[in-house]
Amino acid sequence: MKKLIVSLLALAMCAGSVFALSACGGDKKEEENKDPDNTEQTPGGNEDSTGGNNDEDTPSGTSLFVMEFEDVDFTGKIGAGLSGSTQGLGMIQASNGADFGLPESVSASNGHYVSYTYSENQFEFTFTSDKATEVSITLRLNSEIGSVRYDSKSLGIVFNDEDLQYSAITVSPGEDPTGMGLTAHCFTDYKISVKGEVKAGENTLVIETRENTLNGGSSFAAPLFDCIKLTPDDTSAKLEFTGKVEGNY
Ligand SMILES: [Ca+2]
Repeated sequence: MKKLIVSLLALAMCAGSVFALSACGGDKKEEENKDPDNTEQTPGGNEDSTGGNNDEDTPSGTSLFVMEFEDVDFTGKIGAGLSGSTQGLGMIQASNGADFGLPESVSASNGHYVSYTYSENQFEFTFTSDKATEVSITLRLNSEIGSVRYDSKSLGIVFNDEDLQYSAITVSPGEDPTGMGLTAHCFTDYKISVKGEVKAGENTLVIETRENTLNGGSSFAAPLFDCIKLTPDDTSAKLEFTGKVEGNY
């Protein structure tokens, strides 16, 4: 009987120590979980730099003008994905490259991009300029359906009602410099071969995904959209994204 009590006691102590060990393991896990919290401070810094990209905060003399696809009006838009659909703001995806250890050079500008692009849609950017000038146009894009060659028939760029006839661009999956397979979060700048004519006053730039069968010869293809960069020939021109919608994400 005494033996039984002693062994029961030992068992209880053992169980106690096992419990203590696992509790200790739990502490470790908690510490690991704190790391993401620490890295979350970096995105804050990112927001500052993207804010700087936006015209409002851009110091005069900076000629690069950036408009984010996630900042257009999504009212009434129906988005189609590879398997499923969404509408309106559901097309906007959060992607903060710093969270994944990606450099800013490949990360989504402003930490967001637009997906569910496999249907006919128009992304309209309204902006003003204080003077007339020509602008170089760069689209920041990604592809989740392999390399696809787009031209004005499949990917429209309509600048102040002029349907720009540009040389085809081949949009490829993003290149992930970390080798972690994060191509879905890696974007590339594609410069458009023709310039846009900016007027003094209000301007519109519309990016249109147009009916096509470029995805495998049978399905609708379109890139993932991050942002548009305009570089005015007249570097003193002051552009402002007046159509920017607040509170989309
Ligand atoms: Ca963006």
